Amino acid sequence: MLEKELQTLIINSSPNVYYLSGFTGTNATLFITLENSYLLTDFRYLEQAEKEAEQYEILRVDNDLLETLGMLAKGFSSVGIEEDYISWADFRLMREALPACVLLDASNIVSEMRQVKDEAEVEILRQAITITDQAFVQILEKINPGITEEEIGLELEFALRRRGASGRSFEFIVASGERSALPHGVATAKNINRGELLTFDFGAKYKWYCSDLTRTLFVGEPKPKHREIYEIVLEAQEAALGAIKPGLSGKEVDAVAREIIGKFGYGEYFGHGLGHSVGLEIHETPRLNTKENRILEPGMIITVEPGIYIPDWGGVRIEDMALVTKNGVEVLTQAPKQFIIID
Ligand SMILES: [Mn+2]
Repeated sequence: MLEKELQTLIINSSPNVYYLSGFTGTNATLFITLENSYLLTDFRYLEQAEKEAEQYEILRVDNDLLETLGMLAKGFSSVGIEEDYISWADFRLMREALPACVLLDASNIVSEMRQVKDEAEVEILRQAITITDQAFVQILEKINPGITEEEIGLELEFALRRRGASGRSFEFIVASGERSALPHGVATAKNINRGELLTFDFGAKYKWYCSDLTRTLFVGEPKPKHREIYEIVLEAQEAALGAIKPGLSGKEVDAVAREIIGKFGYGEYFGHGLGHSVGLEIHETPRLNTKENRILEPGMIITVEPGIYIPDWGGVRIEDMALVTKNGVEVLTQAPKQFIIID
């Protein structure tokens, strides 16, 4: 806050509220000054907030959030808000409620703090990843020609939740056949048929943290081109994973995979970034893509997920999560990565 010349900070987004305070309810606003921190919530959450957010002074607000913020902000001339999260309507109301304050964007303050995970966070993420790896292996038995994409999605969610996940970390992608060329093809009622690629991209929400795993497999008997594409994606993925180390930019890691896919002539079919950080949210910074200048640091947890998507044919994506370590990288995902064929 000092660096950014902010006297006060207003935080509303749930992941940031949780990260800073430990509060898990759905309604809270943090008001932070250099001396004090307040958590404003309504009657429903008072007791919970006292327990979870021990370092915050809890204030009850019912329909008077803006008045209370106005009172707390008296005497201050600047306030940081989360531009990435606040609606235009709330922004206007806040500007009226805090007439003496300049409103500045402070989205980066907390998201930058969240980039490097501490030991406790890494431990939770490891568990979230293990749950996901186990769910993947378990689900393999259930995949047979005739099962629908939605049924697979449901089975995956059962498998995750039976292992302690509180839910899914995003809308699962289960895309078979030509649909596997859709990088974000969410599960539909389509049946899985023999002779089809099957991509699923899913993850657990576990103790508020997210995991993310993608595997592509084949049902029936693959043609040489299926194997060829799979091997190229795998080579690109493993090369990029192996290249990760502190000091590299997201752009540099992205280039490792992009170069390999390009070398085989499929560059135009890899139209998205290589990966993203993961934590309380499924997509965090830094990213791995052609524009990312942020530098990798030990403690960051990122996905590496190159893909090749050929319209009217199908697609392959392989995704692992990895921890940037002091000297390099530790791949956290343990799910098998060879070309799995279900016959
Ligand atoms: Mn991902």
